[in-house]
Amino acid sequence: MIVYGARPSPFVRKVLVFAAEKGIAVEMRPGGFGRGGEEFARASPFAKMPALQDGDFTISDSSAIITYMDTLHPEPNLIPLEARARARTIWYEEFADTIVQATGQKIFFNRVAGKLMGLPCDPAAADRAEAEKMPDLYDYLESVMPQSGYLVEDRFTLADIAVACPLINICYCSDGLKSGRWPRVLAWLDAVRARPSFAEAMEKEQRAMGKAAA
Ligand SMILES: N[C@@H](CCC(=O)N[C@@H](CS)C(=O)NCC(=O)O)C(=O)O
Repeated sequence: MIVYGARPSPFVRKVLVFAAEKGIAVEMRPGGFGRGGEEFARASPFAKMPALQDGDFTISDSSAIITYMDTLHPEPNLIPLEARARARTIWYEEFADTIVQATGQKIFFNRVAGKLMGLPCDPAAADRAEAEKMPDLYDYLESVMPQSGYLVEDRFTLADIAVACPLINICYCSDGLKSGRWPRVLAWLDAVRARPSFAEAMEKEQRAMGKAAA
């Protein structure tokens, strides 16, 4: 399968990590922010990354791509089947993609991505988002984090992948989580980042960001 996008995007990372955890081989090609040409345009009608191509099938949106991958490769199970656990997993994915990412993109774009792309940045907007929004998000996660260190069903699921993805971007350019105020969240994120699927994705995206900065 071909995934179009740029590795540091939390939505692209979500798909790449999900594929890695499933053992699905993925070829990464550029897409988005003016890159990817017609191939990407066909796969992503509104030029959002990630997009997927599998033979003659194309689809965009990380959740749609994950649904496709999961249906073709149900094992290992990463989206619980039991009703409440499944609903909670989808809640965490939605929480990550919308609520966390709304703040995360202000912080990451204005401190990292915008600079790498040579676009105008507003560091004060990043500072405001970090100060005004991140404590509530971390407080919420600290309050719901089970002793097991996994968000749902006391095992690794899509919920952990999805919530970790925007937080990883935030932690690339914010030390807030290291304050000691949210120990369960920090321990959980450290464990998630240490998984081979995440470690490999992060190593490659850091190389890509390094190259863009050079
Ligand atoms: N709901 C989409 C969101 C994708 C998205 O917003 N991606 C951003 C990068 S993080 C993007 O492509 N931005 C470029 C643009 O909006 O033109 C998903 O889950 O894939």
